[in-house]
Amino acid sequence: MNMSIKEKIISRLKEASGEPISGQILADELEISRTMVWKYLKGLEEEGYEIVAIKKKGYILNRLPDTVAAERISLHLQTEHLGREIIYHPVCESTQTIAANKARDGALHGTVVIAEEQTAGRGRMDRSWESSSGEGIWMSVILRPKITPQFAAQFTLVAAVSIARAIEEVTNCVPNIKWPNDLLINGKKVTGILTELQADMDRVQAIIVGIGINVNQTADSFKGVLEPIATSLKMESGTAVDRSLLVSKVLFHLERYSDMYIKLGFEPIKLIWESYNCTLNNRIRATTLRETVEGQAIGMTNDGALQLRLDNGEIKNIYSADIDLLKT
Ligand code: BT5
Repeated sequence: MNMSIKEKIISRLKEASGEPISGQILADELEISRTMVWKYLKGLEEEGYEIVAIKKKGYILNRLPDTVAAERISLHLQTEHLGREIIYHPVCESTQTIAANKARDGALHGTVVIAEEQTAGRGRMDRSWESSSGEGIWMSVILRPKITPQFAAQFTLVAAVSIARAIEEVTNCVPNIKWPNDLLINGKKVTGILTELQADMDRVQAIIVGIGINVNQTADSFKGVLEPIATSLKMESGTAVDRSLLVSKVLFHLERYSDMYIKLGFEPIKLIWESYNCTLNNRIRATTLRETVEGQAIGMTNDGALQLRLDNGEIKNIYSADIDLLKT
């Protein structure tokens, strides 16, 4: 991996785990002057890194800032392609819009656009997505799988299992997946996924997987309409979560499960999806663009559609809808 000088300095200080490293050693290793080392360290302090200078010994990294900046994510990254190019914005309107433009301009497979805050975060059908500053993961991943457009919708399900795995690894919470694009904990939404497609008739150009995860919000962050329906990992697990670590885990699993899907098809993903699902075997209401239907969710087809048994016994496959889980 090609690390920038800034990333190399952070990584070197972090590896030293509290042992001071002298400016001269950093300068020699990075092949820059001591003045440049000092300038980089000042820059890092301005970004919130707490660096202590110990006289005649060197520098210690005391605390990393709580950001999702590229160099923080890179410290944990274990992927081959995903997140090897990260475009970071402290504030933007929507990472999804930026990623879509970057994809049209030829951005590489695996490019990630991520922000601390979105001022116009969006869900499906242009609904708004609350993306408060420094508390969540608001990111869009550009994927360029060699598939035909009809297989693209399943990437929402691939992303859902990837995020569920990552959350399970980093916290003590096990989320449920509500078909097709919500992750819930204790019945409240902790994650939404927005999958958008750029394609020709016979070939996918890019899939933009937009991921919103509520991480360190407290109950105060969800006032009004979101209060009864939204939650965060911190609210559910009781502890703050390192967002950059969680981002790297999401990317790791997204790469793994996307590769699995491309190589082996939907079957293995479906099995994992079923282990997290909270939709099947429930009575549900599905609102599609054309109609609203109620029935029993009895399964998922091999192409990711939800199978519903209507009250008149008819079996209906639903490809895209808003789902309400009904109490029976
Ligand atoms: C989604 O839509 O759940 C997809 C959300 C995708 C957001 C990501 S963030 C990064 C990227 N950039 C973007 O601009 N978007 C993506 P949908 O299923 O339509 O759900 C939207 C509904 O969820 C809203 O109408 C609210 O009811 C609810 N909601 C809004 N913000 C929420 C939040 N932070 N947590 C939980 N629920 C929320």
